[in-house]
Amino acid sequence: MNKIVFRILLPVFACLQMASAQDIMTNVYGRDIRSLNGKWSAIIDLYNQGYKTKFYQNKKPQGKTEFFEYSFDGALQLNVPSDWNSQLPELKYYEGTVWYARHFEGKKVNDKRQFLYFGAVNYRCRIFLNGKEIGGHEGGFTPFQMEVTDLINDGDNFVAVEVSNARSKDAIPAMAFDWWNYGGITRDVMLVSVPKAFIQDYSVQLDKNKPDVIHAQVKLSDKKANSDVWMEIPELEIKYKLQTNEQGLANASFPARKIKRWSPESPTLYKVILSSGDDRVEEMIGFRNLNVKGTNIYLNGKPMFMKCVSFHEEIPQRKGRAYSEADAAMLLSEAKALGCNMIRLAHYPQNEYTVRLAEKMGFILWQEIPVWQGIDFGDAGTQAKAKTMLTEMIQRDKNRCAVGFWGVANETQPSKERNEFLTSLLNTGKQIDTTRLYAAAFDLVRFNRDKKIFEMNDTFTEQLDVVAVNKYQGWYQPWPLDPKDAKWNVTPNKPLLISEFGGEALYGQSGDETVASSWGEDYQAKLYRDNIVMFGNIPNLRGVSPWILFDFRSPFRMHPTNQDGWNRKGLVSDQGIRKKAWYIMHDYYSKVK
Ligand code: GCB
Repeated sequence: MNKIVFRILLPVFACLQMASAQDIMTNVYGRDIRSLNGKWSAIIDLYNQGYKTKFYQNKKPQGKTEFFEYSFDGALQLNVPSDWNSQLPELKYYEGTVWYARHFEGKKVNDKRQFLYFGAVNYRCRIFLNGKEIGGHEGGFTPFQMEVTDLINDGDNFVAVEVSNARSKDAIPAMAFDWWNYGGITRDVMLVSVPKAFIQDYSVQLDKNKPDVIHAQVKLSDKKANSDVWMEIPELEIKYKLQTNEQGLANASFPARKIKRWSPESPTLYKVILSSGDDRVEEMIGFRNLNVKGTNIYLNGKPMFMKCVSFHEEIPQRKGRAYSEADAAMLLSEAKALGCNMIRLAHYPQNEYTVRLAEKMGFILWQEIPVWQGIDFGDAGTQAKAKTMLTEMIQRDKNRCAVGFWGVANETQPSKERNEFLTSLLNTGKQIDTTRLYAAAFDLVRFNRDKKIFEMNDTFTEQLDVVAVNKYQGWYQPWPLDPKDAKWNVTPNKPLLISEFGGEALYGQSGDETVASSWGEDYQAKLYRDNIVMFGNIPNLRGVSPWILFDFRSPFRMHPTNQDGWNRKGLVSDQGIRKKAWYIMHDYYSKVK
């Protein structure tokens, strides 16, 4: 550690700016945290009586005449984190309100601030501490926090959470979507302690194009000028002092000549330590360049073909949400075995265990918000929610070099309202992060019978770095010609990804490979072979992503024997067994460049 520089050396580049919409602290897992996971008491509140009745006050009868028609003592016990649907047969299809509550020991600490942090609650919630409402959140897949410094008791504390997963027209996702609407406190709950003045937010990353310039930006909670912030990367012998401006922000750009860049083949991460006053926070961060030129995607200056796959945040064998490090390992190991270098996390931000482990294992990530079909684009409230979700997703994961793509929408139809909604969403994203590639998935590629070519007409694609297409050729649309003659002319001047393709097969079922309704592995396998032939005819194709790695549960899928509430497009069955198409994809990924 021989390099100590007291002044900012290079001009500061406009890179990540800190979002102010929700002040989520960066890298919560790197702080002083106490888990509040475990068994929580629960009350199923079908008629939404709990808020009116003030369940959160947890009152006990006083005197001889008082009684209450609820109690958390002796109530149903639910695991946190987890969804409620998989914990009790009666809750399998439940969409409504459930109250969660628990006690915990607290301590007032004079020189600390304390926050209650939720990794995710699906979909809406109100939070109460010691009988008082302290906040709420909408959006089932992003974190939020509430300061409780002045509310916490020495000794016993009682936290209650009213959760609802009722669908609504103005929500994101809205009324119908092709995955299970798991309700509950689905990710970690923690009590976080930080010093009075703490490092609220930071981003540390390599320049988008230059291989040896790191940009750092740090925000201190107390918004004071001239505070010192130290940034160290011991392995690179880097130690810099930054200084805050009047907003408590400090910026620096500095050379990092010895850096080994992160890549799927060599996912190098460095320990980065930030300290200021009494606060110190560290985490493993990787550095890489990712950009687009013409129709190519470049990682560290080399063109790359994205061998991608998607999965939902679900463990099929458990028929429930994935929420732990072990769950992440299961999902990601299967993607690794397939030969992937990228994951599209479908269709919402997934938990941090998955994101962080994916980075360690060398996967590029596409993360998106659940702007799926059926969004009310004309509604200002819905637009505001989309912006908040995008902001919260970027805020949480902006230091993950694995995240290469922010997805803003899936399968939307062109309209004035849609265009305005997505344009304004993109602008929100770019105000926070201009370093990732912005993408969206479209499903309007059609075969032009006169020209004998696949085309798409959607002007919004011009605003994106990378265009992605979900194309179920051979499943929802029969082949109009031999796959080897299927030519494409879709956004010819941009990189194109096939972000979804595939078809359904029930594991173990054989049948005529030309009959879709056989729901057989042979039909699915042929569909994969045919699509792979077509991929060879797409000049600007820079990656493909089969839909999907595992069979997943979905109320859309009602065929009694072949589906039974499961979308069967998995390359791997609900029991974790690889189907024939898995081997075809594996072979393709071992050869394609
Ligand atoms: C799509 C959607 C995805 C569905 C899939 C299907 O285009 O993006 O969420 O699950 O099709 O299986 O139909």
